[in-house]
Amino acid sequence: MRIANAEVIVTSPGRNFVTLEITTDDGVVGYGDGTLNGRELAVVSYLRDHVVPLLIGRDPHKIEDTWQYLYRGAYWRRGPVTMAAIAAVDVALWDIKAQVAGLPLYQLLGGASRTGARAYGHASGADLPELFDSIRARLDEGFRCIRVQSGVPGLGMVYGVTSTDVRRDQESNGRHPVPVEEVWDTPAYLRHLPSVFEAVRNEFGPELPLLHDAHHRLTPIQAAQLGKALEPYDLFWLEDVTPAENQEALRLVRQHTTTPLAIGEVFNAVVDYQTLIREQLIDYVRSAVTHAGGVTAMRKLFDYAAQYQIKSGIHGPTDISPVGMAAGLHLDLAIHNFGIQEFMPHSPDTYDVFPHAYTFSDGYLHPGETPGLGVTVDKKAAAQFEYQPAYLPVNRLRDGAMHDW
Ligand code: EZ4
Ligand code: CO
Repeated sequence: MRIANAEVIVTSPGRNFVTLEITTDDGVVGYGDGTLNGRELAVVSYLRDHVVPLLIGRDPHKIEDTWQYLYRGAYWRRGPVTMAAIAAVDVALWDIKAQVAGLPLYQLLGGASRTGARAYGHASGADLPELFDSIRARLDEGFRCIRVQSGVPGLGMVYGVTSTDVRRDQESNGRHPVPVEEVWDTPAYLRHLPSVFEAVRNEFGPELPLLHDAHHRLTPIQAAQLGKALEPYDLFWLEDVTPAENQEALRLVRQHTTTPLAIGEVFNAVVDYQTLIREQLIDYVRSAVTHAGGVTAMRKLFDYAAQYQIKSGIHGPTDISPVGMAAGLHLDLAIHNFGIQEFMPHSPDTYDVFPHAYTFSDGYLHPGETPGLGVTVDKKAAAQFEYQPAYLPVNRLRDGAMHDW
């Protein structure tokens, strides 16, 4: 069997997605997600100009060899663009292999270790009444674990806080041709957030698993303060407290708090986690299949993390396409050290473009039993949604200095 064709599909049903479609000479079609929010066309060029020509004629079954060929063969290693492109190829090849085997992908990864992947949903509000409504809405939809994000008095738009009528398929700011600028004040956030969790615990009781994302905004000592302040509210995890490319910084955080820590959605290689895992400085690894080199690389990451009792918490925002979501779900079902899966449902338009077998019910996701990934692309539907430039917001401190968003 040989790879006969590889096509990059760009579609924008509410937000931009980059999908690689690989077709074999006997007509098997596999899909991989290479979406990199805000920098989509860089991956498109990387794939079209530099990867597709290398794929034609290769044996699609040689997944590990193709992964190493693209990783080592580029000479210039890692980085989000390269690793998203490699992920797109890797996932499409796993999709093909599992279809040829006539099995859902999770069976090739060792079979099901659980009946479903426990998911967490996003709740947010500018103030407490709005936040409580949002938590109730997620509970009504079936979520059993909730990420809580809150507005901060005196600040405008804050990461992760959407208005009540816009709950699906977008981050706080939607699409903009240039980045929206937000204003951030860390001391104001640190003063306010513990009171939010106190109120949520008082309203919803001690049992509901609650998560929070600090989105890389704190220094190590601020992170330590926040972790300590939130201990009474028993978080499932506190995410991305610092920009963790300085892995050693987490030693300081860890010395001061027992709040569980999750990191890694912007990482793209196992080595980004080396110190964090070896020194057990975190509890959950957060990479998405789409951004960290595909199923092949993620499996190695999870197996490494497992040696240190660190669990998975795969990134699942709406900027991962249903193809990338499905790849994560097959891993979630198969690996032993599964922790939790982030899940933001996509828009109806997105689901029209990406018919999928995965399901969500009563708090759990399941990848379905369709051979392969269980996601396809309706190319007619995809063609109706033309690419539109879109940026994530940027963040400035009150004095105008650029900060992490
Ligand atoms: O802001 O994927 O935990 N989830 C997140 C995400 C990220 C987006 C950025 O594109 O932090 O919602
Ligand atoms: Co996050």
